[in-house]
Amino acid sequence: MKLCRFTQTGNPAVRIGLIATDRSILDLTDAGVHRMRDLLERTDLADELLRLSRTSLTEHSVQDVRLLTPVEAQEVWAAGVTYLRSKEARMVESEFSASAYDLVYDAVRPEIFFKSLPEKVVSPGEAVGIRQDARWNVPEPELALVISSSGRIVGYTIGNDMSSRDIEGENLLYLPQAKIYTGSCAVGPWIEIGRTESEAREWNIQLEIRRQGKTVFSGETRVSNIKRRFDELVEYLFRSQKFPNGAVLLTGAGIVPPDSFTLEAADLVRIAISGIGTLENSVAVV
Ligand code: DO4
Ligand code: MG
Repeated sequence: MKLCRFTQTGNPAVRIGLIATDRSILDLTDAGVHRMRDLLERTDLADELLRLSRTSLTEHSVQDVRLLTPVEAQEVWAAGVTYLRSKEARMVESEFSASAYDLVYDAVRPEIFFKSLPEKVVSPGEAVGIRQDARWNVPEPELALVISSSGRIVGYTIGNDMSSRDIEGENLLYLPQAKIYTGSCAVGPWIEIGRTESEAREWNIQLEIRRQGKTVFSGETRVSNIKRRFDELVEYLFRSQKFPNGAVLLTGAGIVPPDSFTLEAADLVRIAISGIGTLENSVAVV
């Protein structure tokens, strides 16, 4: 079941919906659901969505709505170096930081960093950013965990952890500047509810980058290549920290374009996860 946030043409009020078919959305706000949080905190979420879907709800055509990021009020955090591919690429990127990446891949404590405030998250169809002071910019296609305030994984979505690799590679202390800036985090298009970690580990992740109508990079990985268990990542995120609005945790990137590749303005970034859907964003210099 897919839960989304959307607006209707000519009406800025945010509504909550259930994706009914490829072409239609059931309007849960009609049934009194005004915030996603009210649903995501429920321990009987899947049953409740089933119950709501059987009531008489307005059905909107997807053409008449704009999907918003499903990140409503949660902080977005990200795990790093969870795939062997990520560790290897970063060790090549920076001699200076190579041993840090090598060590963290095998360390007990994972790398987890703050990524975005909810109000800064980019929605599907909007532009993600590349920094004007960076020379080497890439998208990072990542499975995102949607977590309740009590630390339960309640769903999955797609995240793009946009990164400036030259800034990150120059000095690890520059990581926040390489990772956090306008348009550096896109999440969407909706939340897939009611799947277990074992099911999610069967999914694959694809990245396609298009430039002037042509594919300039494509790559693929499997969620099962993530080295750490999801509950292990969540447990570390919630250590000594409360998330009253829940949290979204990106689980790391396993697809890395070649070192000669950098994003350009007007590129199109398409991330598809087989069990969820596709998150598509254009690129703009910020
Ligand atoms: O420390 C660098 C960031 C790692 C990261 O974002 C990833 O592996 O996805
Ligand atoms: Mg990442």
